[in-house]
Amino acid sequence: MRVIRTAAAQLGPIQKAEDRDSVVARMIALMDEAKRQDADFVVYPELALTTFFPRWYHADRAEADPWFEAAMPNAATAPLFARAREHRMAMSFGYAELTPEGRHFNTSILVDRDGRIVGKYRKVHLPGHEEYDDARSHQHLEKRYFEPGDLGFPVWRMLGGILGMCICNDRRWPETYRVMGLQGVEMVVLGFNTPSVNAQRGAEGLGQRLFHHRLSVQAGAYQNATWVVAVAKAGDEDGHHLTGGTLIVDPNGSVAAELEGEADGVIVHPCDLDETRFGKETIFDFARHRRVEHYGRITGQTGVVLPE
Ligand code: ING
Repeated sequence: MRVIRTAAAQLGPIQKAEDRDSVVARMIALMDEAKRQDADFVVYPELALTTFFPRWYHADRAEADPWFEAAMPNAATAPLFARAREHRMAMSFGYAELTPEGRHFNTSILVDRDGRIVGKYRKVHLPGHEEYDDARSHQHLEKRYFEPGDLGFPVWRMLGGILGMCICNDRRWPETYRVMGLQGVEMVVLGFNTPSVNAQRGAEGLGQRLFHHRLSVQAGAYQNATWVVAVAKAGDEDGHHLTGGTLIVDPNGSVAAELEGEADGVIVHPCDLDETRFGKETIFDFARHRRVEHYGRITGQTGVVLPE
């Protein structure tokens, strides 16, 4: 048994007007609740410190820079790191990263029980668009404000196992999990901010969005024999609704724990990393079953090449 008592700490909506200190206080309250339930590790959403600002268009991209963190930890997040050290609680959360060189990423970090940042991931699959699109019911400008991640899909040995991260839209792409699966990942943690309505297909509402979310994370977990912890920022942000759907999925693809509702809340589940062994040693024993000589298109091509 190699159990990580994992807390999925969902955040309800963060309004444009809410400041980071208020959000960090909410995150600390969730961490305290996770501690009360004996959690070892707490996972927070994507862009956990601010509202989902890529919904707002700025002609001058620099006007979005106040949504970014120029350092981590920083004054706003220091209390969170301090409480994590006090609780000896490992954590992961997402934020908008502005590097000293002036580059912009949608980033998440892995922090150990001593409050040290041991891992960083930068979102590779940026959804949405770069220019204002008035054909859409709402904007989704991640391609405007972020660069694609440049760190790949790394994994880290931590808490007795092999952990990896991805972010939101990454969970819809099988390559995300497989690259980590090929490194032996036993737990993938991710945060998401998912609009409840498809901006280009109004008929695709909350039910369908939640179906695609569950389908994606359950498939990723099952096909790579890994735990997947997916944590929402949910609810109505300045009139724009985000889905809930915070889940902990086991290495067999079953939902082991799910948080109802769209407010701040915590679910804790004892994730036994040894439950990944069966899948990795039988049906998804990659070394025994994969035939890479036939997979060339997956990395050789970006888009579709149609037959004659
Ligand atoms: N949000 C959405 C997500 O992938 C999206 C964007 C929604 C893409 C629905 C495709 C379909 O959950 C983020 N932040 O990626």
